[in-house]
Amino acid sequence: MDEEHLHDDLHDFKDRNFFRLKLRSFATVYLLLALSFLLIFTLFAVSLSRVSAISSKLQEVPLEQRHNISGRDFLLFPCGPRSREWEYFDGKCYYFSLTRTSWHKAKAQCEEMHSQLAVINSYAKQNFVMFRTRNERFWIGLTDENSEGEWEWVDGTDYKTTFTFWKEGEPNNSGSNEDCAHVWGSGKWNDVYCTYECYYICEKPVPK
Ligand code: MFU
Ligand code: CA
Repeated sequence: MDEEHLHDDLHDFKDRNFFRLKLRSFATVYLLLALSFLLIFTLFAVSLSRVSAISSKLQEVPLEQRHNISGRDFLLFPCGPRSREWEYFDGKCYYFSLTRTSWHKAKAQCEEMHSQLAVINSYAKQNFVMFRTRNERFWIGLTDENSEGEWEWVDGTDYKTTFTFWKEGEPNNSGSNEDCAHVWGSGKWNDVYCTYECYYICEKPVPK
């Protein structure tokens, strides 16, 4: 009888010990899990904040530099190495259109590109324009549609006191309907009706 009792006691003791051990190991596993979760979460939060810091810093860098464009490229292409359709001449940038359109649409298209129809105010500029236009016809920023015979440059340059390069016999206001000027064959200027469709030259300051 006594021996049986002792046996039961021993059994009870073993059982309790077993559960205590099991509980302790469970607790350790949960603790480790919690710690790794915390670690992962912290690392994630830290990298996320680093990424957002870097990306906001990147926004401050100009687009040209983001694409790894050097200062030397800007010396070669002052109008922007990424917009080579704009050509540099004597402190300004010029665009020679690839499509033909009316004078008013040409004017609007230059304005959409933050520029104006070209104003040819010197023989140097005329020479640059002629070199690029060869014998094609290109609109320039000169019109007398406000008042017949009173030519006006789109940028307000005074016509009467500035360089001109009309072809012999021009402007002739042929058909009493020629109020817009373009460079003609040989690069000299001609007045023609404004709905005539030809290429055009835009001009803008060098971008900052
Ligand atoms: C007419 C005009 C032109 C130019 C030429 C000499 O073309 O339309 O603008 O003046 O005469 C035939
Ligand atoms: Ca004419």
